[in-house]
Amino acid sequence: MTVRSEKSGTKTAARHVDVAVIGSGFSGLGAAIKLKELGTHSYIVLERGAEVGGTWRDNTYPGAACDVPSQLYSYSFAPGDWSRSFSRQPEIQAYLRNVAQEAGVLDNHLFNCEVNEARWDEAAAQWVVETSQGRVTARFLISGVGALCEPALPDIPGIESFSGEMFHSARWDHSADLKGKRVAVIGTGASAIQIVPAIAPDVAHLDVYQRTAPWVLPRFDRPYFGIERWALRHVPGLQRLARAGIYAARETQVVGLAKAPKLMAGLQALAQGMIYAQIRNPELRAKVTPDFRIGCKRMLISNAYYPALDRENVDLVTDRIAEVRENSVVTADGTEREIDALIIATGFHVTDSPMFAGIFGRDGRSLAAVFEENGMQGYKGTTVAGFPNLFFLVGPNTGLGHTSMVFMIESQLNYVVDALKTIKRDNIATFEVSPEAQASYNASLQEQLKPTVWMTGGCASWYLDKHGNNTTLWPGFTFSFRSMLKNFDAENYGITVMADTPETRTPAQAEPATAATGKKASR
Ligand code: N01
Repeated sequence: MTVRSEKSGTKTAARHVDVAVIGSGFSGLGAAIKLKELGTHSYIVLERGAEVGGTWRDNTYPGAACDVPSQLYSYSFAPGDWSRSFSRQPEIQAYLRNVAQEAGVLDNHLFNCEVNEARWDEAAAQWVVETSQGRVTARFLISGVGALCEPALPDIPGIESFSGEMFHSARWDHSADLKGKRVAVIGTGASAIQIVPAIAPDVAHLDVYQRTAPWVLPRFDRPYFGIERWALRHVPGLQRLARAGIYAARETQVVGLAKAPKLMAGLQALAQGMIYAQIRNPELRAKVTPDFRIGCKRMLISNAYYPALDRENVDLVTDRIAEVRENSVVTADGTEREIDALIIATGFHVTDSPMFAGIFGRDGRSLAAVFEENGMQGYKGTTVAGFPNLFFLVGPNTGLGHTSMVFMIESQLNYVVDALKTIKRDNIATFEVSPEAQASYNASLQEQLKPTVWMTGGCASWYLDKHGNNTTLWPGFTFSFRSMLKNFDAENYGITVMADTPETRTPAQAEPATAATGKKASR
């Protein structure tokens, strides 16, 4: 391990590194690989789980699979050997494990290491990270915690009194045997529509509690033929071509989603057709038909969800849940349905992640406090004013409704790499995006978001925060995001340089520097 250990002055031995990365899902692991490629030996990845994988390690529910084809939902630098077009969770998890091993970054991981707090120390110009395994100090902090890591539990009266098996979709209890049991699933999002068909044939009865009907499209999933899989691995350029084709096809959806929502009509007709083709019961058809434009909430893909709802042993309940009792769920109309197990598939804390409460910036305020005031705003999805030397992977407005998040993560990693090169070249001690640059970036983003289907489609979704702003999604083509993050734009940052650097090399319009190890940059 290349991590240095030194006495911190307190009872705990502190490690000091150049770069600390929080989390080892697609983003944190990608960061570790890029740091290694860059020749940064002094870095550490703080991972609360026992292995890499992030959301793909945690979501082990029956039927868990990706809704983006793996040829695209994989690192460009590690294309993978996939067995089918849309990979299932175990294959994606094995891929990530394998990539980490081959890249040789596991020695720089601290597993089972929960980050409790990260605080910017202005005097020392470094991050002080308190973890379950002691203190880590780092010049630079990369957050790779992702948006889908903290399960959101519904605030339903009496839910704590339920005496049967109860767990969130992202914390599946594999010791619970659902065979022959009466089960309820709360939620009809991307996770639930995979769980429902996977468990419906085995349970005695299944109640699916739907608050809002989602639009569901066909899933064009199939195993690769032997020769096809061989060719993808061995014919030069073929896998890249497949990836490019999938990328281009998916990117065409941006026109409808973000520019001209009326163009979504064709996809909506396809989804409507699915309902008619797969459900016989007219009452059920009406219940599953959404009342908003397709794309406004995440479009789901499944060939098995509607047939599962149409089964004799499955009921779709659309009345509001009023209460959960010891052995039952009671809806607002007074109906009580007895159950043995309750599966909570109600999604994640995306715009209000608890992680935000534990990261404290230059003025001592947490990300949560700053986001509470202004909404979840950042600069180019990757840095945040008031939080020096912090890179935020899968940060504000980097989410997507149509294609691979790995493409966005790699775009952000390009920016991080270019920033770190600039930092080394110019002997930079601290960087912090200027509030003006961030404000104007966000004003432009919100302007671009106005005509999109996410704002005009007539739905409520987790894409929007409590101020009604969309702070989660990128509003355009992903190649624009890639090009925006190609180079680190130091001119939009306040910068201090290392104390022994000649003043003449300084680039930025910084706030007065107070860092002991840095000095004020001047133009
Ligand atoms: O969560 P969700 P998810 N009472 O937030 C309902 C990714 N993902 O875990 O629509 C009753 O989408 C809520 O209802 P409503 C993907 O990015 C990817 O399914 O808010 N119901 C909704 O139906 C996805 O978007 C993959 O009215 C309540 C559901 O719970 C993200 O993860 C697979 C409720 C939550 O849906 C999250 O998906 C899985 C309450 N109090 C996930 N609160 C693939 O790649 C919420 N709901 C395939």
